[in-house]
Amino acid sequence: MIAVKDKYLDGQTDIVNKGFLVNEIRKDFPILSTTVYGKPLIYLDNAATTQKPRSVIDTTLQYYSYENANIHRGIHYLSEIATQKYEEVRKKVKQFINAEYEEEIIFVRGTTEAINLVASTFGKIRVKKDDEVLITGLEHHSNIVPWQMLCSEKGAKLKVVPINNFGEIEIEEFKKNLTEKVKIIAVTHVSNSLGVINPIKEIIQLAHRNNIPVLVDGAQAVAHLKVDVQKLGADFYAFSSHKVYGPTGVGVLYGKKALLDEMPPYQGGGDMIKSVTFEKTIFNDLPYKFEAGTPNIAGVIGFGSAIDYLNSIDLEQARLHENILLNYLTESLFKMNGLRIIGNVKEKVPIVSFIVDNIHPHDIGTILDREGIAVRTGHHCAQPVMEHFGIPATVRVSLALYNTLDEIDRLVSAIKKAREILGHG
Ligand code: 7TS
Repeated sequence: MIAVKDKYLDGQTDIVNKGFLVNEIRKDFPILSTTVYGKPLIYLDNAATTQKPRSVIDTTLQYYSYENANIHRGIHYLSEIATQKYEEVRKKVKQFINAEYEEEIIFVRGTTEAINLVASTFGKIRVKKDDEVLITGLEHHSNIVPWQMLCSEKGAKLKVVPINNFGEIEIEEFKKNLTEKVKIIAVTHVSNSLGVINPIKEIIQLAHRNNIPVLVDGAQAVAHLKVDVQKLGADFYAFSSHKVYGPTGVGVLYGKKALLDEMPPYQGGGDMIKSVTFEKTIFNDLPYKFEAGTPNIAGVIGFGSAIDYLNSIDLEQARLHENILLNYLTESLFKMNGLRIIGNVKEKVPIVSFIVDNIHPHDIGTILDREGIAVRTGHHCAQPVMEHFGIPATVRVSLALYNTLDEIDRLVSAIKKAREILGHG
């Protein structure tokens, strides 16, 4: 077998893929040229949040410096500019995920809020006593707890489709659970703890054959996969700007118009109304019905800039680059003594979770940190996944389009060093 590095490196460190000049891309991200404890930063915690390109930072700075105003309410110049810029981003997001209508794009705080919104509003009208909500054993806590809260309020049942020992959903079990009692299925597109990609299109087709709507948690998918909500057939799709090179505090709930129209508002307040008297309030049309109060205007505008950034690079090449990195990382980790990868399946985004001997992941993470390497250690807000594998935690390396083969080499050396320091050399 030719090693991944020999196959792609072409004698030059960092040029992994000639169609994707990663060192040029890296220059767009100011933080990547900083140091931590005197060592060059190696940022491998991209599933938690991605770094931001200068254009996103500059757009936010420009907005606060010269364009700051509230939206949808002033007739003055600045307010009109801010409104226009904010609404332009809705169009960009519509295109980014190929929604049918602009009003199907609701700006929220993040994936967590998007899921809570659906659980609270759709759940309020559609889920009744003895009904069921179906999730899977692979979910992030954000796609468990809101449904648990809904079920306990309504006297409904939360059912969980189990996963196998590779971290894949048991499709046969899923099929068995598709009864008329199920009023909504909430499933992640990509697992944040293992990187496993779910067969989401098939899942949605199966659900729809049984007339069950599906909410997809896309938090870990949008940075790595082309998402087309119409092709997928998703009824709801939730994701966060900060995991796709945009600012924190902004997320998107996509929902099919007919469903969003049927749902009651999530929060009451300014902007979500047409008229208010003490006797009666008439709610605003979509999407404003779900956007009460002053939103994160700067964040939304910055998010638009992140989408522009992604549109400006060759995303196909970027994905190829990420796959090469994933293969190289997996290959390198496989060669290491005492290391076990959890959830090593074929359909994956560049997220790799592992444990080393019986060393606690936090101990490895602490030593890596001293080498300037940022990884996440812990249960990754997916405690049921850890429980399934009978482990308390993992070390998780999550890559982005700006990572390099060299960084992976340095990670591997640092893990070896950690093993030695911790008495497993
Ligand atoms: N769903 C998934 C699959 C996630 O990975 C996350 C965040 C969320 C929902 C919540 O997103 P938020 O933007 O509202 O916080 N995941 C992670 C992670 O893996 N490490 O830190 C946050």
